[in-house]
Amino acid sequence: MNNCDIICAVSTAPGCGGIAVIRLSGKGCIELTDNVFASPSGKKLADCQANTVHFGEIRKGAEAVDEVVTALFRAPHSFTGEDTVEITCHGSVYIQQQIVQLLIDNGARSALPGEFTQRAFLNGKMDLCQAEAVADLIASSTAGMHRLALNQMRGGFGSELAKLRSRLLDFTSLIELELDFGEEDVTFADRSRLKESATDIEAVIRRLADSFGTGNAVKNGIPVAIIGETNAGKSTLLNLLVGEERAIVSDIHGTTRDAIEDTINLSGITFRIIDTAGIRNTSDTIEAMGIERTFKKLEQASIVLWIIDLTTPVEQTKALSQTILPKAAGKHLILILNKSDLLTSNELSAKYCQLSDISASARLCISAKQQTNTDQLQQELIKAAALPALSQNDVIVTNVRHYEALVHALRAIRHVLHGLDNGLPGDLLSQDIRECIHYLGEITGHITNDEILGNIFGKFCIGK
Ligand SMILES: Nc1nc2c(ncn2[C@@H]2O[C@H](COP(=O)(O)OP(=O)(O)OP(=O)(O)O)[C@@H](O)[C@H]2O)c(=O)[nH]1
Ligand SMILES: [Mg+2]
Repeated sequence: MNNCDIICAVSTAPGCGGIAVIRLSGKGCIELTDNVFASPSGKKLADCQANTVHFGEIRKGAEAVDEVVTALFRAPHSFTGEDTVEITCHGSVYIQQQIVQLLIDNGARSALPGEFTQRAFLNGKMDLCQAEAVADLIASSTAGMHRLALNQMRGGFGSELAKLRSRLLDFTSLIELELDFGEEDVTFADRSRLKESATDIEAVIRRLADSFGTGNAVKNGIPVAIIGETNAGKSTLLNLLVGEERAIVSDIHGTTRDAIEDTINLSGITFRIIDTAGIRNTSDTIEAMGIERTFKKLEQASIVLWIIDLTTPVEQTKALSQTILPKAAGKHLILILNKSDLLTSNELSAKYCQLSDISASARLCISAKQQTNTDQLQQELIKAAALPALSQNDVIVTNVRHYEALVHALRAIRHVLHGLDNGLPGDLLSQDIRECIHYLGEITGHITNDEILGNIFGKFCIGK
């Protein structure tokens, strides 16, 4: 890839819309557009000022392709930091293809996925985590995802990391100065002040790493596993929660063989609801594989909905609890006593009491079939999510790449603290501080390589 090329791509969603935007970026792209664009006044875009829009025609030789509006940006005041032209044309796929072809015939090349944003990063318009936030912003589908992506794109996270890096750099340069004086046994870096700084830095990195739990839940949804015996009504409940016939429901035991997942949004929180194969002893190999998956989903979930058919004997449920409870330890377990419509209210109260010694975070009776008490279930889910209210300026980590780097940085700064406590020599302290700086720099892109960039920008769509 050559960063001097003029790149072009359709930046609006693929397909036919009311209008489409074709973006060009790179030195000379304004002059290139002049080859195919004619304004009614005959004025050339190259003679126009930055940040202006111009009506005219895209022409292939003497033939008009479309009436368009071009927007003109000049380096460095554009998204990519380069000269940029955005051509807004009518949304026909044919017109889009014709214009892109014309631009390529005139010397542009098709942009690679994410190449506009990658150029913005390489030209210093944004740090790497801001560039990643562009992709998150485009993908955001809930208020929470949108807010976190927007915060990150505005640079809150990057500037917090930059502050930490500069404190660490000050820190290590003092220590390294001591090393320069070699034999002379001088101390520039007051160890107790260093300890104070390192403790502060450790706390900030820890807070950021801890925020990933929330960030990941907001971005990817909270995993909720529906588990229980066959025929308890798990698939009925999944369909009810997602509002469509997502899974097959039947009175045959063992209907669901594989995990079925769908997402719902409650009060701005995304939940990934996972229906699973019912748990029972079986000689059927495929069903047994399905049940193995049920336990895997149970382990991966944050919230577990254990559906109990109220018509099954209490002893049977209690026996199953021996298997389920240890696996659900540390998770938010909600017992759902289902098929309440089949019991009288006296029977229901008796059953409720008999099952009260199964420990759970919450329990409720519902009828999934008749859709009773499902509001209460939704409220329980929202409560179980226990997400803190996010404010405009919260710095929350949502990206697993950032999280991993923070975990490494945290380990390094803890080595520094340990070293300070144990009077480690300056060269070893400095090594750990440099390691911490390295990992923080990986997040913002101060330290990067083609492989990291390829991984990040390759996931973008073309035109972004
Ligand atoms: N009366 C009554 N029947 C229900 C209720 N919920 C589910 N059923 C019925 O119970 C049967 C089993 O329902 P499913 O949702 O398929 O049960 P499941 O837990 O997914 O079963 P497997 O996939 O076999 O593990 C169906 O005939 C449902 O109509 C309920 O609240 N009341
Ligand atoms: Mg099922």
